[in-house]
Amino acid sequence: MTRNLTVGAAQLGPVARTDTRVEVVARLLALLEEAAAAGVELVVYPELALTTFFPRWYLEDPDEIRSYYETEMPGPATRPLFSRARELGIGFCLGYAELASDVDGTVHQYNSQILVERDGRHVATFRKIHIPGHDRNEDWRPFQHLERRYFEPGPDGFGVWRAFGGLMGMMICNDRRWPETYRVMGLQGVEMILCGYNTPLHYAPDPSQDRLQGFHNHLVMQAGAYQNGTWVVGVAKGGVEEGVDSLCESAVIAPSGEIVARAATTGDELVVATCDLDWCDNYKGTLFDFDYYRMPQYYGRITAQKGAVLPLAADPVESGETGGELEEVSPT
Ligand code: CDT
Repeated sequence: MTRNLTVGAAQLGPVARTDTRVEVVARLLALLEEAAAAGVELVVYPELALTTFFPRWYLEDPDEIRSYYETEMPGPATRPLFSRARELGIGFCLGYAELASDVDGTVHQYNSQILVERDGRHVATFRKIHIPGHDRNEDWRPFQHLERRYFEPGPDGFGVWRAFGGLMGMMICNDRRWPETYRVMGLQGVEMILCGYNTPLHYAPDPSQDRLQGFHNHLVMQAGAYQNGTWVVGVAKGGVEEGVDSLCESAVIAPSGEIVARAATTGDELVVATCDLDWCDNYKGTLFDFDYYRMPQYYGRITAQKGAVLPLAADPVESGETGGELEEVSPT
């Protein structure tokens, strides 16, 4: 018996700064209804789906900053989505900014995704690990990318959960660019990774990458899918949002690395694909049989160091290098 799961990548077009949660949730509900009509069992919404992508601004008013975060999930505005999904028997994955409080009252700001089963059960909340951009206002940029001001890395790493008849994982936007993300989940047998993203087309530190945004987006997700024998569902919030053009090109990627369905527009759009979870075994049981072929004894650097450590120069005396500890090369 094959394990087929029909997913809907619910791409969103722009969300304006003035749009209310209620207005956005109405759009999420419209996509949910479309998904129900198409026989979808799991709808995947983008990163920070409920608001505009606020890290593009250096905000100083604490009340305004707080207004972009959810303190409960569901809250008053999102409850209709949870109720309707449960009525329809559809699960979903939703990205949002989360304010979480520890028992001692410490407040944390996370970039999060919740996964809800078809019966309304809370499967898991994943908090983004790789936080891109910068933490101070940088005037030279046409717009900011201040995720490092507004979010801290999630404390729980990359989990994998039994849900939807398979093994489900999550990652958020920049996480998808790092091979370790997929491998940590691959080592837990993941069969489908759900990923929301907001990716501005303009990358101010190196604009030569602008024309490659779409290529890099698919490149990393296709490679991660293939090398770990897993489905990947990548879902954008894109289009021109508050003057910033962002990538769309939502896609469903098979364990073969092939794109089996992709968005054709830059607005709200549901991309549907029926995913055979058993297809993962073709890769997990052959070329990427981890247990048989992996060589972890040679992978120590992956967790032992953060930045690159270069080999010694060919002539250490001439180059002034005397050996020993080398400087780490820090990312810019
Ligand atoms: N949201 C997010 O993580 N976006 C980043 C933008 C590039 S870093 C400024 C991404 O990796 O797509």
